Amino acid sequence: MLIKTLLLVVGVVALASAEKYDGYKVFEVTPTTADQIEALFTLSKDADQFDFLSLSRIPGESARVLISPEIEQYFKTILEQKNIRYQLADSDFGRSITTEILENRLLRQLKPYSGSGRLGTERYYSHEEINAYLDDLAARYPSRVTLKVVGKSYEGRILRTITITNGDGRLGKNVILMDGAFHAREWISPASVVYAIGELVENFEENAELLQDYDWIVLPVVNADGYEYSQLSRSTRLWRKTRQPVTINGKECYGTDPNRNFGFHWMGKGASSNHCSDIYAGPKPFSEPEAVVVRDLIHSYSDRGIMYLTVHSFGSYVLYPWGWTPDLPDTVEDLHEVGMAGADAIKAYSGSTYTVGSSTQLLDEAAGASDDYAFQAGFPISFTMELPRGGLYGFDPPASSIDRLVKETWVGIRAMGKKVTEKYPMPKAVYL
Ligand code: 0X9
Ligand code: ZN
Repeated sequence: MLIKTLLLVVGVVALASAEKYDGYKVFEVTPTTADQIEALFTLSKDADQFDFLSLSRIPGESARVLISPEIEQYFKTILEQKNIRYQLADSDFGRSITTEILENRLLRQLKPYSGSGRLGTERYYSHEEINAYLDDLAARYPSRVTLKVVGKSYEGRILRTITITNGDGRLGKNVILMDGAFHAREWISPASVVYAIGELVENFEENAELLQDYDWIVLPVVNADGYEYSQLSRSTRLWRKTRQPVTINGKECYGTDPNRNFGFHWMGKGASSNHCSDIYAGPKPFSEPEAVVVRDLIHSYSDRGIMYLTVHSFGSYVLYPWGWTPDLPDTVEDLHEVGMAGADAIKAYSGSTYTVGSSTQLLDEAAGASDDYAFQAGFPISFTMELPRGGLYGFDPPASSIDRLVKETWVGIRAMGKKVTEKYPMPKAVYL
């Protein structure tokens, strides 16, 4: 009896301490033929089982996938049947991700943001810290910086834009609209957007030409709830969506993919109606307050807006419309030219290779995203920039590589900004 009770206690304790991702492995797969790519895309449709990331249509490009112990054998059998090259990238994903979370927490304690001065690049910052930095910039550069509350997240976090000008007071300049952290786990996105803000404001002299005839409006953290949630623990580190719960047929699941929630070809290809899926498009278009905020920004600047740039990770791409159809827009050459300016500048700076092309043609359809929405709303240049992969899973560049990545990303953003100011030098009204 005593032994039985003891066993029961041990079992309960073991269960309680069994955490998400125990026994999970990360595999790297490299399809080289169209048939192999198709096979992986078919598996990736079953996103709950096969968590593929940044699977591309380019032969020879490798992708990582997180595999639970339950399906490991089945997965390997398929790969072997199809002759797909694979290797183990991480044999204990649970342990590795715990280490990363602890590192992040430790660095936060060791290097708190004092609330004044430029945010460093040695660690990832919280939404609150990023907001404190915006306040600090507004206080230190009142003639060139204005902050505006543009809405609230589902959980009530304040979303604010920073408008950066050269302080000459001229109204009606063209606009570059930029945002970060649509997807919670893509931490290098807000880090890069915050660095870009720092360059435009604090390194103004060097970047003055970018602000001569253009204002930059930036929302660094779109999905603030998700971003915070992804920093909580190992089991939430890979969170992608917003945090508004949805109940269907008595089953509750959290969050909608804000980048499937836009009301343009909403719930088209590459979006899911399963509310537990990572690419759930939401119960209706613009069900998410965070998507509403970006939509309203797009509309309020569409008469001056030339470039919309949304920063994601990962895969090293500059993606342009369309993302809902393989068809290309009539102005594809303009889009390609500006995108290549970014890719070429990055290549020259660090040697990193970015691929430039249409979202659908390079990845696959993913309808209801903000880039397509901004493009159809009148931004002639609209990009999703997918930053390079890093860390185990691609979304988790270690803190030690933030500095290198954000600087490289800035080189690309600056080059695209410059190309846009050269290509569209007159006030937008003249082009209409
Ligand atoms: O799927 C997405 O939302 C983006 N990729 S990510 O890995 N960061 O999630 C790509 C969006 C590209 N744009 C469109 N499909 N419209
Ligand atoms: Zn993303």
